[in-house]
Amino acid sequence: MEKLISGYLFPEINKRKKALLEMNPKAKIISLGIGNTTQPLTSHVVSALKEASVAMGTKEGYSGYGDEQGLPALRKKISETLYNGTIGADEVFISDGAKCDIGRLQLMFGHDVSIAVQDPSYPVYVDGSVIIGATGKSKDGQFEKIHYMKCLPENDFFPKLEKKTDLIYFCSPNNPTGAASTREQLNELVEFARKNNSIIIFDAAYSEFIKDKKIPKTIFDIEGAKDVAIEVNSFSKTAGFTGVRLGWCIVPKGLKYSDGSPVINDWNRIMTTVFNGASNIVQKAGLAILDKKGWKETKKLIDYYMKNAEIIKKGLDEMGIENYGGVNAPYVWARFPGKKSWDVFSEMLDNAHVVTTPGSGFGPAGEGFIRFSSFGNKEDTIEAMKRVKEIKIMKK
Ligand code: PL4
Repeated sequence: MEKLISGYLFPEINKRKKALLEMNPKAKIISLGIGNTTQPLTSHVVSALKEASVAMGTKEGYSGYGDEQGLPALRKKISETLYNGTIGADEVFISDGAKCDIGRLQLMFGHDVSIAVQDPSYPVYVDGSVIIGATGKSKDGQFEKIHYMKCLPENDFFPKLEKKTDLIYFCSPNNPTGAASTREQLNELVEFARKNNSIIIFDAAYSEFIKDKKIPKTIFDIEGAKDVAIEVNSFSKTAGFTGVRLGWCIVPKGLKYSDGSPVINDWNRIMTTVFNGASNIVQKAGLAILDKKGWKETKKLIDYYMKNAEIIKKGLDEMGIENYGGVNAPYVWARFPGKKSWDVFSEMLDNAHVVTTPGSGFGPAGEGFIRFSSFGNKEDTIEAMKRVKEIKIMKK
């Protein structure tokens, strides 16, 4: 625990926001920082939640512990609707979210593994690995047993795959850069993992934000991926379930350790040992997300957030600030050459009262960048970009 960088990124941002409010209680702060959803749940999902809750108050409808692996109907529905039946229902494990599954995967793989991560990437891949003791000593903010794969505009945010590691964390569309890897790039990734006996932990938390039909929404769309990949996903961003909590993890039966034993058996053991199943009520709501009416409403929610991404991008373009993402992902990644991320963060917070996320919090290669989240209200997003323009933020 001592090796962890002083605070986890997101609580640190909140701390700084609170400090500003203490000094300036009247400040109307707008958050385009943490990727936290703001729009109400869709009506179809709310009906399902209500119905499931009411049923719990009846003799016939009450249920206690369910299967740790999840409601069979939901496992089947995810398999059919999101994976076209190419993934078996018994390879789908329902959970309380992608972050929680990442933590449990880290528990399963333990400390004796070598790890590669995209740099920058969602901090949990590294911080969770530090906690499990898999990272070795740290020097200049980097850990010796972690291979940081630089993802910059200069390499189209797709890393040079060169070092053999046991695990490769890969997130597409990527948080924070907003880059969605192409089929060709994902083919290369899978090919590399197959050649090197690596396991890819593919984080598809933002897959439903992909607009470009040519870009795969799941790693299992890539030939051979079932032998080398695990996928985590959730309804957090897709359906505004950040506070409701529902996710899933796909562990294909074909994924095996070098001794030939299937990973799925261990995952089942982990899930039945340290997890007790997702909420019965929430799983019913998950079914509602995936039926015809629910999915239509959910798509509208996604469109709403993606309009915000357009607003952010347009604002940055007008200011002449180099920016990426925001097209197939709900994050916009803005570059401030020669500046420190935390300095730009403070400039925006202190002068425009707009919270962003400093790119350096996502890894060394994030230095000089700032992440804008499109999960705010439309009106707030417009106002935030207006304010940022007014402070004439220095590009250099
Ligand atoms: C703040 C790539 C957000 N306190 O909600 P979950 O557990 O299903 O998904 C979490 C998650 C998983 N994978 C990726 C993500 O980006 C996220 C959520 N990230 C962000 O602003 O980067 C919320 C962060 C939250 C946290 O630490 O997760």
